[in-house]
Amino acid sequence: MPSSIIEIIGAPIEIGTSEPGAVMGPAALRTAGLVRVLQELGLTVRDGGDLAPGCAPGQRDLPAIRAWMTEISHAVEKALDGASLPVVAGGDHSLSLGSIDGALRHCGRTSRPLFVLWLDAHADFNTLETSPSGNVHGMPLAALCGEPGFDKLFDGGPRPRLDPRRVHLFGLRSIDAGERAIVTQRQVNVVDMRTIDEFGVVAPLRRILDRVAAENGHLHASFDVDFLDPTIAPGVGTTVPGGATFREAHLIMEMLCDSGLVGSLDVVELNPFLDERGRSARVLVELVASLFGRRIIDRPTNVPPLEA
Ligand code: 4U7
Ligand code: MN
Ligand code: MN
Ligand code: MN
Repeated sequence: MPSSIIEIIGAPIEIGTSEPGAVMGPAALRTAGLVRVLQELGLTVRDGGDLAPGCAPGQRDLPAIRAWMTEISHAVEKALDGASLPVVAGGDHSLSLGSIDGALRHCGRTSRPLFVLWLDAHADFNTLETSPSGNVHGMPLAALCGEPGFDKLFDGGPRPRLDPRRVHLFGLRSIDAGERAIVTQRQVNVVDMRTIDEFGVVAPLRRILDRVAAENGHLHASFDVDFLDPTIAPGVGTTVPGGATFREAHLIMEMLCDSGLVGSLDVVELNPFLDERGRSARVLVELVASLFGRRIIDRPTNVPPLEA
C-alpha cells in the first residue's frame, strides 16, 4: 500500500438516492468493525468521524449537494496531501463526486494520472438528461468526466476533469440506453459480468493493474455494495442479480493489496435499513481488511509456488 496511515472519512449521505437508509452506512461499517480490523493489521487508523457540512439534516437541494461534495473533496485531498490513504465510508454513490474530485486535485499537484476502478453493477454514467430516475448516485462518473449540465452540482471555479479512458467499470450488469451510448462514445473501459463469467476476475483485473503500474498512476477504487451478488450483500437499495461472489470479490481485494496501487477508496451504497442482521456490513469489512493486507498466511507452502 502507498500509505500505512488510513484515514476514515464518514459521509452519511443519501442525497443521491430515492431509497432512504444509506445515511446509516458509516455507522454500520463502524459497528461491523471497520476501524478495529484495520488496527489489528497493524495499520495506523485515524477516524475523524463523519463530515458535517453546514446544511440542515435531510436537506436535499442543490446547495446541500454542493456543500457535501466540497466537504468530501477537501477531506480527501487533505488526507492525500498528508500522505494518508483516505477511505470514504458512505453514504450513497454521489459521494464519489467529492472523493474523486479531491483525488484529482491531489494528483494534479503530484503530476500522476488518476485511474478509477469502479466496482459496481451499474455504470453510473447518466447525465441529468439521460437519467431515468433523476437520482444523482447514477450520475457521478458522467459529472466527473465533464459531460455537460453538471456545473450546478459543483461550487464555481475551475475543476479538474477525470479522463473517461482512465475509468474502468468492473462488474457491470445494468446499464441504461442513454448512458450506454456515452460509455461507448467516451471509450470508458468495461469489464462486464459476461467477461467475468468467461475469464474470471484475475486476467481482466491484472490487465488494469498492469496499465496503472506502467503509467505510475494513482488508483482510486470505488466499491458499490451492489457489485456483490444480493445473496451475500442484500443491504443495498439497487440490487441486481448475478453479481460477484464472495470469493471473486475477496480475490479482487487481495490482488489490489498485492499491487500496492490503491491510493484512495470509497465504500458506498450500504443501506443498513435493508440489510439482514448486519450481513452486508460485515462482508464489506472483511473485504476492506483483505484490501489492506489481511491474508490467511504469509507463505502457504514450502514447495515451489504455483504460477497462475
Ligand atoms: B448506483 C439507474 F435507472 N441507472 O440512474 C439510475 F437503473 O450508485 C440506477 O450504482 C443507478 O447504485 C444506480 O437511476 C446507482 C437506474
Ligand atoms: Mn500521493
Ligand atoms: Mn454506484
Ligand atoms: Mn450500483
